[in-house]
Amino acid sequence: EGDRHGGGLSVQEIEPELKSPSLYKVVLMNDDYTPMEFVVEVLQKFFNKDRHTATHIMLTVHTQGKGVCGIYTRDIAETKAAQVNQYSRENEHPLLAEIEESS
Ligand code: TYC
Repeated sequence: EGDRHGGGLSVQEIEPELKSPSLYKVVLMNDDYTPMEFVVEVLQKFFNKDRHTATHIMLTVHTQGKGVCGIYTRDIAETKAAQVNQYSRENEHPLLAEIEESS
């Protein structure tokens, strides 16, 4: 409080009920069957990654077993994971996205 200039009450002091929303990671799991190109397409389509970044994330998942695609509020993270899993099933790939609490 001491170094906040201008005096006055912070938003949190005036509205103590406001909490920052918990964040969730959408995590992509590796498997032996999903084509690398399909994973790159998923990262571009659902996580707005450019091709270079998508390829880097895909290779991280391929070598480390899993990797973070993005961090979102709970509803958005759940929706993105569900969209990835539905799209993967539609295309008959076993690719799996999960969500993990982040903060
Ligand atoms: N391991 C897969 C292959 O060798 C590629 C892959 C990467 C699959 C990332 C899933 O989340 C994944 N074709």
